Amino acid sequence: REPYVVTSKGHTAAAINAAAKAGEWIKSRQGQVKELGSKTSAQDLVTEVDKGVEQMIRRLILTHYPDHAILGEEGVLPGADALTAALDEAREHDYLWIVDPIDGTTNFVHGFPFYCVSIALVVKGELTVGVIYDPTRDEMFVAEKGKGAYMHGIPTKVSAETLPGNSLIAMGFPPDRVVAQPANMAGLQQILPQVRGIRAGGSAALHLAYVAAGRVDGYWEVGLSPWDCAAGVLLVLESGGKVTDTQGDPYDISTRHVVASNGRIHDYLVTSLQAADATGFKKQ
Ligand code: 2AM
Ligand code: CA
Ligand code: CA
Ligand code: CA
Repeated sequence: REPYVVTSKGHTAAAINAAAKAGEWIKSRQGQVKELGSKTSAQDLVTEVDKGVEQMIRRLILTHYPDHAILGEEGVLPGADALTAALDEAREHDYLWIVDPIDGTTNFVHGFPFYCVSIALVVKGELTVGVIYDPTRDEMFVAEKGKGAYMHGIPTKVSAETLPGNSLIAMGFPPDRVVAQPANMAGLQQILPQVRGIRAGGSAALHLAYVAAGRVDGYWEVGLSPWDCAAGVLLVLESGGKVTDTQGDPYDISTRHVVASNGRIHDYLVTSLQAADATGFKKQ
């Protein structure tokens, strides 16, 4: 397999390098987590590895680009208001990195090998670089705006499936039990009987990378944050897929309720979530 850095330079190389180093560290700490903490509930976990890895990624990026801004999960207090404030501040910067040091912390803690590092770069409001690294499988997914998406030098491409009945769909359950859980349950109830199968792996970013790579045909999840999605969204778009919110409106970094697909089954997913009142948005 080709090495991570082939043709990429500058920002993309910095993102790949940071994700590779972070992933190596995370893998080395698998099964050795101590000082388990929770943020908002027993479902919302954080470890010293999440915090340490985010610091490391920050340092690596700022060494190259000291005037860039970084929005990282562990640097923002829990809750919608803190996120809105952080996004408002972040948007004022021309170069904004959006970082999830470990997407799939619950999996990491339990030793379920499905988690990743997610790093995106937004330049003047436009998603420009997206890198997702799965250290367990040593898979580095890289997308550059207008230049396509690759895994280890091989272009990634969404699936060609057109029939919901033949589709494998990913989704997920963030810990919020007030809005997200009822919506995701309602969506599951609607969609599960109509598709080939559902997978809820516990890493939004890795599920988006799997849409990009054609390993699943579509994905949705209500209740996400920008660091869960930003890199994966560019991967899906640059692999020929489509990403919107659950109402079918275009994705932007403040979108919390996400649908991603090969494009062909996109309307099916959006329509189904609307029919089940499972979009996470209040009814008009
Ligand atoms: P995390 O592991 O980085 O926290 C699981 O379906 C998805 O929900 C994961 O991508 C997980 O990311 C995310 N998630 C976990 N806690 C969350 C929270 N408090 N708010 C929103 N998303 C969260
Ligand atoms: Ca988290
Ligand atoms: Ca996450
Ligand atoms: Ca995380």
